[in-house]
Amino acid sequence: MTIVHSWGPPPSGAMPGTTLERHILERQRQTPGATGDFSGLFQQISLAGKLINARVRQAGLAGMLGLTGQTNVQGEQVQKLDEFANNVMIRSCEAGGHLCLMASEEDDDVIKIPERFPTGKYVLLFDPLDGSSNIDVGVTIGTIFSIQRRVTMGRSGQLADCLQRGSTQVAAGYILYGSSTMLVYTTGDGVHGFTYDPSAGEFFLSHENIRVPQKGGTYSLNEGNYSRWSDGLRAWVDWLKQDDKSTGRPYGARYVGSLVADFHRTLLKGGVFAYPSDTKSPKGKLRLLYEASPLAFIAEAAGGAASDGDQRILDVEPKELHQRTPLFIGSREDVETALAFAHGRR
Ligand code: AHM
Ligand code: MG
Repeated sequence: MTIVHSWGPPPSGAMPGTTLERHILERQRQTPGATGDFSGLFQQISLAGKLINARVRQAGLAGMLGLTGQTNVQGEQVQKLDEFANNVMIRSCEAGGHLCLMASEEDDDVIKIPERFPTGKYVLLFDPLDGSSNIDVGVTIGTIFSIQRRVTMGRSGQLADCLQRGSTQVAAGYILYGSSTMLVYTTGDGVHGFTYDPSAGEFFLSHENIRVPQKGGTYSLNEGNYSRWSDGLRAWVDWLKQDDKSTGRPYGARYVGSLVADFHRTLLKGGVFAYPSDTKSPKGKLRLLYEASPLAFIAEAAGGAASDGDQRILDVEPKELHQRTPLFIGSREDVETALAFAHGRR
């Protein structure tokens, strides 16, 4: 990975850094037959990211902390910022004519494009504000998104357009509202990170061609669930904690409780994040289409791996919009070790 030190607005007279928009337009020019639709959609996603970021930064002042009193389709209480982020994503992306359908963690059903707007060839799936339990305590949260090309005909998209394997994603990314705000995306060939400069109101290229190390030194999972795991998983975590210099153990433990934050750290520094199935959540907790799948697309494009314990996340055939999945993601070697233990091969 190249850390680009010259990002940000130019000192007077100097050439500006590469903005997200310029980066995408330059790549579009190199793609034969590109219509500009994709660049347009990305502009709208990044606008939504800027608006959500502004509100996250002043949530305590704007009275947006706390609960709205409603529950979402997962049976969880909806927080004010979740609702705001969901509305911003929908309103920013519905009007551009690039989408035929959307789906969000916060909406039970697919989100149709209103009749007054044109439709297009893409489908957008997103978790508007991942890590919702961290909103009220000032800890990193983020927006995760996945873009697929539609497979049905007609004005409006259909559920089948959403229920596609992760391997067919056109692009995936996330916006992280942390100590700095970052947008990370891939179209499958290289993962690039952009840091938001609030004074310029732009995302500038700061992490070019991110590669996840083949092996890391940290593990990230909710160890409070230990008693609910399989014997293999418990053996794996016990093994990670043993002292053995030759294999880099013990591993350090890091767990934020926001998937997007735990994934971002794992992507940059290596290691493994896991949310396995357990006796309380036999199908896992995380959602396939707008959490696991986009992050798996990014992990693989950066040289890492992502599995549900039995198969590549990107090969899983979705059956429902809000399907859950176990997830093991990060450095290739660390994911393989986890799977070997889970299957009793070690
Ligand atoms: P959310 O989308 O409602 O925020 O829920 C998903 C979150 C992930 O961000 C995180 O990895 C996980 O749930 C944490 O779960 P737990 O609190 O069980 O450790
Ligand atoms: Mg989430």
